[in-house]
Formats: sequence, structure tokens, C-alpha cells
Amino acid sequence: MRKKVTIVGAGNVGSMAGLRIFEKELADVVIIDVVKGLAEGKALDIKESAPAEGYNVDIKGYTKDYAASEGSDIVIVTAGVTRKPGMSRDDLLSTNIGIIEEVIKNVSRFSPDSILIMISNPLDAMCHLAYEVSGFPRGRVIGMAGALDSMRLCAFVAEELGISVENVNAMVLGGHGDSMVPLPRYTTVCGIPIIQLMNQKRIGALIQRTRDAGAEIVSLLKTGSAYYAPSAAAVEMVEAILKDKKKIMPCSVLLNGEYGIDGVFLGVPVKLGQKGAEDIIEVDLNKEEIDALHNSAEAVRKLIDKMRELRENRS
Ligand code: TXD
Repeated sequence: MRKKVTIVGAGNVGSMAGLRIFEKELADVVIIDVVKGLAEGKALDIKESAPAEGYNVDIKGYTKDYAASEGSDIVIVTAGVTRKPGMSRDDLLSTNIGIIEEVIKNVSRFSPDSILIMISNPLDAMCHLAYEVSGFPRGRVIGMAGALDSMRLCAFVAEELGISVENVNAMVLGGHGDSMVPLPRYTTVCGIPIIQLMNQKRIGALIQRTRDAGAEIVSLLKTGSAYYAPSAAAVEMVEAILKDKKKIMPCSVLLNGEYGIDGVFLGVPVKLGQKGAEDIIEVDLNKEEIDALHNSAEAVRKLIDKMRELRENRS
């Protein structure tokens, strides 16, 4: 039987992720949105591209009809609002809380065994919310952020050195925000750490660009935020899970003492397979790196506290 992936949110990231899954023939795809006709229209347009390329999976869109998502193997959550120029990801918190609560209640009811891939911002806090609302085990609530941030650093390193992106492996840990923790010591070209290939100043500039990469695109686009690279990163995770690849990718997962951090979703290297986040890899970090990771965890913890307050005030 074919696998089934539901995508909630037929906006930029959701529809592009749908197209990528469809083109890779990874699974049948259901897209759901709150705006009448949007998911239906996008899915139909994608489906009509199949004859030209010979894709043999199905894609269908629905308006708020969660019954259509029943029995999904993976649910990707992209519903919510995006930031406008000058806004931080954290500014989206109060609006996206209500949206994500409603979405997770629905998808966890119809797909109680699914793996949730969270994309909506502020990412790590939304993962926490999804974890609480779904009641799923921590291995089945995974945030997409580190995969994207690492891809961006890879792209910048490859461009800087004039080499193939296939030769670069980058590692960006921490929260998906200003406190993210790119690790030059673990960013390599064919196994060679970039600290042997570039001077500190160049590395520093690439790291800063990685931190600002989301904002760079927001300020260029003026409306909306990045979606080509985010959807590619999400689908890389989907493929790793559906094909049980046991692929190591930085993802936001709930830490229970790993890296000395407890009760916070944070980006760390994770083994992705058919059970979801099957393992957390604890890499050896020096003092500066571990301090940066702990700072990042504190920033996420503050956001979770704020989220708790907002939720309590509403009820
Ligand atoms: O690295 C990452 N994690 C991210 C996160 C990278 C890129 C985008 N990131 C965040 O994902 C972004 O800040 C947003 O919070 C989400 C979705 O970004 P996208 O660019 O796809 O936003 P759009 O195009 O505005 O699409 C959002 C869709 C839109 O069609 C809304 O109608 C829909 O979400 N929406 C809903 N769908 C279902 N149910 C509800 N309640 C709902 N509310 C809005």
C-alpha cells in the first residue's frame, strides 16, 4: 500500500512540499487549508502535471476536512502566518498558538499513529505545543529547522569555496531563531572541517549570513517568507522517515537531559527512520559551543513560558 502524507496549510511551504513529495512519488498527498478552495485548487493543478512526467501518486486538497487525512503516516504542519519585514519569528507566537492547537487536535484524532513534522513558526515553541496537544511520544513530534539552516550554510560554503554542494556537510544546532548555533568545527568539505579551509573572518561572515538567511529572503520578497529551501528540507526529512533511512539530520526534538537540557524542544542531530526521531546523537561540544546551545535553550524556554501564559489567559 502507498504511504500517505497530509500537509496542513496550502500556502507557499505546504504546496511546494506537496509538489516535491508528488514528484518524488514518496506518498499519496492530502493538503488541507482553512481558506475555501485553496488546497483543492493547488492540489488539482499539481495533479494535472502528472501526465507530462508520469507521476503515479495521488494528491488532493480539502477545506478544513480532516477526515480526509485519516491514517496518515506523516503530517506536515505549515499552517499559520508568516513574518513581515522587520518581524522576528517570535512575533508570530500569539496568532499561531490558536491555529496550531486546532490543527493538532484534528490531525492527532484522525492519524493517532502519525509522525508530526512541524514547520510553523516560532518553530521550537510550536513543536512543544504540538507535543502537549497531541500527547504523542517525543519521537513522533519533530521540528524542521536545523535541516534548513544547515542546508543554507552548506550552500554558502559551497559558493564561497567554488565547490559542489554535494561535498559539504554542515551542522547548525539550537533553536530556529537568532540564537541558532552553527558549528564550524563540524561543518566539513569531504570530511575536512572548514576551519582548515577558510579564515575566521570568512567563516564568521558565512555564519552570520546563515543566522540572517530567513530575514534576508523576507526582506527581498517583501510579502511572505522562504519556501523553496524550507520545503526541500522538510521533504528530505519525509523521505528519510518513509524510506527508514536512519539518516542523521539536525531536527528540533524534545530534550530529556541530552546536552544537559531538559524539557525543551531544540535542534540537535537526530536519527530519522520509520519510527520518527529514533535517536539523538550527542556530539562532543567545547565550552563555547555548549554555552551557545544552553543560551539557545533558554531563549526557547522563555518563549514556552510566554506561550503557557497566553494559553492560560485565553482559557
Ligand atoms: O524553517 C522553518 N521551520 C520555516 C518556518 C521556514 C519557512 C516558513 N516557516 C513558517 O512556516 C512560517 O513562518 C509560517 O509560520 C509557516 C508557513 O509558511 P508559508 O510561507 O507556507 O506561509 P503561507 O504561504 O502564508 O501559508 C500558510 C497557510 C495559508 O494558506 C493559510 O490559509 C493556512 O496556512 N492556514 C491554515 N490552514 C489550516 N488551518 C488553519 N487554522 C489555518 N490557518 C492558516
